[in-house]
Amino acid sequence: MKYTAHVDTFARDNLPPKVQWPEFLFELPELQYPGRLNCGTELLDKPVTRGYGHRVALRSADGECTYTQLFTQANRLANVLVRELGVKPGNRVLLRGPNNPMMAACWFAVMKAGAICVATMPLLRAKELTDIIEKAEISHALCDKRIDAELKAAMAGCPTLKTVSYWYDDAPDSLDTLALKQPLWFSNAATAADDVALIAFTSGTTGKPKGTMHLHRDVIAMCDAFPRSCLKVHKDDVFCGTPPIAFTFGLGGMLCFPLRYGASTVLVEKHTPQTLLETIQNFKASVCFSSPVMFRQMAGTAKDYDLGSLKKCVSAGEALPDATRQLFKEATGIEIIDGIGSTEMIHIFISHTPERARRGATGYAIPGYKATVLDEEGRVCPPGKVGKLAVKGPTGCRYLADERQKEYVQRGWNITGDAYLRDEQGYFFYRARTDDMIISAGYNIAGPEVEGALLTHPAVGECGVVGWPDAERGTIVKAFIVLKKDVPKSEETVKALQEHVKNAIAPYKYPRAIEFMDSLPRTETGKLQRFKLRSK
Ligand code: 3UK
Repeated sequence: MKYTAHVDTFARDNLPPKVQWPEFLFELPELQYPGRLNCGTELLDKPVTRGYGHRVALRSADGECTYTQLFTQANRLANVLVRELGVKPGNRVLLRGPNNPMMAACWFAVMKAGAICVATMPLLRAKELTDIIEKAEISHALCDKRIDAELKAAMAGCPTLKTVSYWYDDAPDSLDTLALKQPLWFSNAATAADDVALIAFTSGTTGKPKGTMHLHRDVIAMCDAFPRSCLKVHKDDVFCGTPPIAFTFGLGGMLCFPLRYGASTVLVEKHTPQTLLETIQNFKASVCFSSPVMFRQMAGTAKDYDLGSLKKCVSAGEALPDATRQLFKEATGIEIIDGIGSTEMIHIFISHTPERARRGATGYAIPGYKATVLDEEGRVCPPGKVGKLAVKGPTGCRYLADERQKEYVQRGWNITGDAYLRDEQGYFFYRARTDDMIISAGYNIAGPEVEGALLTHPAVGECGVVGWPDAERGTIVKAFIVLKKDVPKSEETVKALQEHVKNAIAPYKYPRAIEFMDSLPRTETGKLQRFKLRSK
């Protein structure tokens, strides 16, 4: 039996069989890790022992928290978990809260205790929480008191759940109160590098949620891949942005990346384009993680703020339309770094430095990762041909007890479900989700390409393009559009937009139907829910 610190072996027992794992690559010198590794120790204890203790780790409207303060609070909370709540290494601990300092401290406490963190998005409802608690056999939950209702509603249907503790609460048994009574020191669990550290549930659009399992080593590998090669983080960087810590995009960008490099992060519970711009201005933030829609909205009012501190912007979650890239560059002078990542891969695997941005491309396989495009039979497509994106690297997909492992991992490759093409230089161009390709009159049309064309028209705020059943033509291209303020929802506007698309891209791709909306359906992670548009 291989070494493990887990006395509760649930995660190990429910990993997919090794033959169904993707191939892992650890060729780079920066991706060599020892057999025992605790990502909490690496990201938090080590900076303190290396003399970064006095530096600021977390920033928020309420003040600053140094590395030492975060370290001692995480130690105290880890003591609460182990001594008061009986958490054993390998137990699953649910975390529920928006981006705030206690959410961050609790995440580290779970890592230190050698337990497995299952962080959940604040907007999840009782039903979704129940599915997750059942699937991951969660025994303990830590929750921000202000969003306790849905978790309370879920509890009755969750027999595995033994304790629920709340923070930002002054009850005698609240986490805050219990933590105050605990010692400042904690001896971290000596986890194996390949012990599971977290189970991240996908924000899947259909079917039961899938739990993706990531090891202590994976958390560190994500920090040593994208931020090292594309962001080039400096210890004086101040990170800010929108993705929740409960989403692996946010876990990296809003917490682990800054700490890996001795930098700091501004935690804000809920952002609008205005609050994000204010945050950059007031905290002199230098790195900003967000989604394409947010960057587009920020471009509109960026000129009203002093954004002089801002150096790097990272966009992920959805394809970044070139129109948004250009608008943002005109408004701020900054070339956005686009990157595709997934919950299965934990973070970004195709991206670029600002200098190497290519219009319309997501980027190239970042150092440590390999990417290719495969046809239906699994053969490598020649440059220029659209096929299925396939990647491998130091991280990869391991679903918790799920038949769908065989769909995501094929012959050692992670198949992300995206249609892509690769050019002669190794740049990857996004087309659509594989199941979002519109087949109309025999043509293959990628919705995002039509969206990209629409977004270059000044009247368009946001849009989503899907295939729409049509009695005569089978399927037609239909666009759902949120117009900018004061643009009339008229037949003339429809005509003008259709003409605009016909002039921008091949005319057969133009939206034959256009419907105006006040807003588009999006997930909490900012993704457009095309299936909701299709079933309207
Ligand atoms: C899509 C993109 C084009 C793509 C994520 C960065 O989004 C993340 O994880 P999810 O599991 O979704 C994965 C899917 O989202 N996508 C993401 N980024 C891009 N499509 N261009 C992009 N830049 O369909 C992918 O398969 O929610 C992103 C880091 C961590 C993440 N979990």
